[in-house]
Amino acid sequence: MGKATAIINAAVPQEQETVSGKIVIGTVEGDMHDIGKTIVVSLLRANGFEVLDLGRDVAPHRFIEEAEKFSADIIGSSTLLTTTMGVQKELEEELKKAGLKEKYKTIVGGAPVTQRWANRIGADAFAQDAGDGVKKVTQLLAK
Ligand code: B12
Repeated sequence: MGKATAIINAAVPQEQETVSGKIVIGTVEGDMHDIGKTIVVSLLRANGFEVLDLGRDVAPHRFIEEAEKFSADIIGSSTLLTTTMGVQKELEEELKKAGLKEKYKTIVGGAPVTQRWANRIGADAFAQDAGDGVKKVTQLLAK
């Protein structure tokens, strides 16, 4: 899967002239799965979004610090483990604590993640795959 992702990334155009929004994205702390997240990053870039990929094992405070530095519009998090889904909730809580919940839209994804989970933790959007991710990010930026 890792090798296939590298081939897909090389084939997808990485940059366009118009930037329609800035997204910080990563796999949450404690989770090393990054194949799906990397596909999402590629597709977002191919659709003209500026994306800062934080990689994997990203703590909530790091998502926030990097979003501030990058002047992001959206923070996206990925998790493949049920045991690390709670980190997406922690991210929402830390954003609220820092008074930044209104500043950034959040989108969550990963195999165990659902719209119901997004609603429960207060995330602004959920996407079931990379194509849906591009659609939801576009909708969030239009709000
Ligand atoms: C590949 C894989 C691995 C690889 C990961 C390699 C890598 N660099 O990512 C390796 C071998 C390292 C691995 C390790 C482990 N794995 Co694993 N792994 C998988 C496997 C087979 C495929 C996951 C995958 O890549 N899917 C393909 C991608 C394309 O799909 P996706 O991630 O869902 O992403 C799509 C969408 O969800 C969405 N999306 C994803 N993220 C985001 C984010 C945003 C913002 C948006 C908008 C959308 C979005 O878009 C993506 C593209 O369409 C799954 C089983 C399965 N069949 O799903 C198990 C699985 C996820 N692993 C599992 C486990 C348990 C582990 C380990 C804990 C095993 C162990 N005991 O060591 C470790 C994890 C260690 C850790 N701390 O993270 C379990 C999780 C169980 C659970 N319910 O929590 C699974 C389900 C296997 C199983 N049936 O038990 N794993």
